Amino acid sequence: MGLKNMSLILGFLGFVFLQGLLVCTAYNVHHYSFIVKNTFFERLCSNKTMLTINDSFPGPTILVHKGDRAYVNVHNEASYGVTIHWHGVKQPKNPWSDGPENITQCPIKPGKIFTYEVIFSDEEGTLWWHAHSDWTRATVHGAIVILPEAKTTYPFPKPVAEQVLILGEWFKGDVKEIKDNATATGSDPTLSDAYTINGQPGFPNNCSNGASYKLTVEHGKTYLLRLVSAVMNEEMFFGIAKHNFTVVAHDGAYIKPITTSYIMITPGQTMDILVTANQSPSHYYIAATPFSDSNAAFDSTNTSAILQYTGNYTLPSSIPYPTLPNVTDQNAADNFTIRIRSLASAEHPINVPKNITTRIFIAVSVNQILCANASCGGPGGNSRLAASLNNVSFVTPSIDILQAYYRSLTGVFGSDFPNQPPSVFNFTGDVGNNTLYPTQGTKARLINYGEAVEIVFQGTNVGNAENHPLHLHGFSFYLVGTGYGNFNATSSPSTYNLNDPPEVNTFGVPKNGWATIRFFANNPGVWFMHCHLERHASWGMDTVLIVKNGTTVETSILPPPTNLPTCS
Ligand SMILES: *[C@@H]1O[C@H](CO)[C@@H](O)[C@H](O)[C@H]1NC(C)=O
Ligand SMILES: *[C@@H]1O[C@H](CO)[C@@H](O)[C@H](O)[C@H]1NC(C)=O
Ligand SMILES: *[C@@H]1O[C@H](CO)[C@@H](O)[C@H](O)[C@H]1NC(C)=O
Ligand SMILES: *[C@@H]1O[C@H](CO)[C@@H](O)[C@H](O)[C@H]1NC(C)=O
Ligand SMILES: *[C@@H]1O[C@H](CO)[C@@H](O)[C@H](O)[C@H]1NC(C)=O
Ligand SMILES: *[C@@H]1O[C@H](CO)[C@@H](O)[C@H](O)[C@H]1NC(C)=O
Ligand SMILES: *[C@@H]1O[C@H](CO)[C@@H](O)[C@H](O)[C@H]1NC(C)=O
Ligand SMILES: *[C@@H]1O[C@H](CO)[C@@H](O)[C@H](O)[C@H]1NC(C)=O
Ligand SMILES: *[C@@H]1O[C@H](CO)[C@@H](O)[C@H](O)[C@H]1NC(C)=O
Ligand SMILES: *[C@@H]1O[C@H](CO)[C@@H](O)[C@H](O)[C@H]1NC(C)=O
Ligand SMILES: *[C@@H]1O[C@H](CO)[C@@H](O)[C@H](O)[C@H]1NC(C)=O
Ligand SMILES: *[C@@H]1O[C@H](CO)[C@@H](O)[C@H](O)[C@H]1NC(C)=O
Ligand SMILES: [Cu+2]
Repeated sequence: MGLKNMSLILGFLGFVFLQGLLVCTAYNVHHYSFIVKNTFFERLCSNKTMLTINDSFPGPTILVHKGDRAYVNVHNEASYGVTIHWHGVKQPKNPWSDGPENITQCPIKPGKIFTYEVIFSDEEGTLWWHAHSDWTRATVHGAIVILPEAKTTYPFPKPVAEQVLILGEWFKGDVKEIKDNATATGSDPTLSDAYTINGQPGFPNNCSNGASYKLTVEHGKTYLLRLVSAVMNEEMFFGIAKHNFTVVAHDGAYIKPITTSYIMITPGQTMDILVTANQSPSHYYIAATPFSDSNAAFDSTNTSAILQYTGNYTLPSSIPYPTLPNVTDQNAADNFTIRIRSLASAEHPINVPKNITTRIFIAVSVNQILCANASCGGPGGNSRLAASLNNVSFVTPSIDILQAYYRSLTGVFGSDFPNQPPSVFNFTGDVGNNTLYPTQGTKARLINYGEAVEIVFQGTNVGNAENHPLHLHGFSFYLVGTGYGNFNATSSPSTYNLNDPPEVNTFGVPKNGWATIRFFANNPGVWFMHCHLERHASWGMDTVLIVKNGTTVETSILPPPTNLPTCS
């Protein structure tokens, strides 16, 4: 899992039009080979065969510089279809390689190959890639490290070394079976049995195989940890015993440094952390524990790795374990999250839309769908668990929406995703049966190229209130405000931070609260937007934003690649 570059780097001279001028630009092209296959793994709680890339869990790291391009040749040797998504990579004008199953492509079938063209632009820091078909992402994922471009440096002192740390979730059973079983009955999916750091549950954990991930450090030196949450269904607290650390980047963008003893990270997010080995040489636990603010069941185990100093010393009888917030400690989660602000410097400027031209309001709910035969695994035994955005529970089509849009195929999706929920009620109070039972459909929201978009997400008390980590493909955007209770169009905007809001791709909509994001619709394409809690995404907490072509070729979707997987 080191950051060794496994790619073949070819220099490449590209030409782009910038404000009417032909500009010569140099970027590197990298080639990777991903083989999707079954691999056997041993853990105390389960020895099992699971899907991986190139036999590794977590999978290989993609290493590029800002603005580079990667071609990833994916060969599917599994027994069912898969797709891969490059989480947080904007892919300008290139939704064809974005990956979500039946949104931008149909799955790569067993035995088939598809080459993704991953186009980097202004991202810098850490992102990640993962499967975006059924629940395969539990085992098929890895980091994307984006170094500064030539002649530029980090906005902080260069660390002596860097290391990727991936938080994951380990299920004893086969994840596809768990998802298929839950879908068949409408019940809550089986919980995971452990969390992992770089593939190992660690100690103390009855799922470990005795091994823990170990990070070796030299006293007095500073290290950059690139932390990714590939966890499926829980937000996590993370810390290192006796070591405060400094968060310097988040979701592939630099932030104002935050020195802290713990962080809260949601599924889908990344954080770049500087840690200085400034304690007496010894071993210290690095640990992650869940944060749960809802009534939903969750995996309550902890995962750990070891920070191990070099040198000759005697280990203490008990290795220090970090003190992390209580699993229900919403204040602790918020206290960290509200500190995140864009760096917003001359070298790393931001561009927050001020004059909004498109406004969308989206209520985010967990729901139920009554069963025809009145016997299902959801609440009351007569319903299926579901979820919705503006009361529409998303139904995945069997032909990808991108192709349908591009080729004007009818009957695949509707362009009528509503601009607000069907009724206004006290969303965060006593909701009664309001919008408990959603409608079902495949609805997208079309947006004109260049619009200054604001979306207000309103968390609701419908079904089961909790924090939802929402993710939008094709963009990073500014999280300009969050609050508890109902969004108030008169008073809430006065709390917005338009000076240095965090630029993110995934953010938590607070439990029974709201969150507002802003962005310019400058990336034409078909872009999935969904909760990054996997069970909510599976239940329909998804929609699609389609940004139309601008008026020029430079502002229009690229032509499709020739080897796109076929739908059937
Ligand atoms: C997995 O294999 C290891 C090593 O052979 C063994 O110690 C462990 O008990 C096995 N676990 C299960 C659940 O079978
Ligand atoms: C899925 O359901 C089947 C039938 O009830 C059961 O045998 C199997 O163990 C379940 N699989 C998992 C991974 O939970
Ligand atoms: C970490 O920071 C906290 C609060 O800022 C402080 O109380 C504590 O002493 C620091 N710990 C170390 C090991 O620096
Ligand atoms: C480590 O320290 C012990 C006690 O001081 C000494 O006996 C031993 O030789 C040292 N080992 C190394 C590898 O330096
Ligand atoms: C977390 O806090 C709650 C409420 O204060 C308490 O009931 C619970 O025991 C705590 N849990 C742990 C693991 O400390
Ligand atoms: C959160 O911050 C507030 C205000 O700074 C403080 O009073 C509170 O103790 C903090 N809570 C936790 C759990 O850190
Ligand atoms: C905001 O945008 C609208 C539509 O493009 C435009 O008519 C208006 O002049 C703009 N207002 C400001 C203050 O820039
Ligand atoms: C995606 O479409 C394929 C047919 O092209 C279908 O077999 C598959 O079930 C669909 N996936 C989902 C999640 O609906
Ligand atoms: C909505 O419900 C909450 C929680 O019960 C309550 O505190 C609040 O006053 C209600 N708001 C309105 C506008 O009724
Ligand atoms: C909500 O709907 C359920 C099922 O239709 C019904 O049993 C229950 O009485 C309703 N509750 C309220 C408060 O209307
Ligand atoms: C929204 O805020 C305004 C200004 O503070 C206030 O007058 C109004 O009552 C609020 N609306 C609701 C529904 O709470
Ligand atoms: C968008 O522009 C591209 C390139 O000019 C063109 O091929 C395509 O038909 C246009 N329309 C849509 C819906 O993509
Ligand atoms: Cu959710």
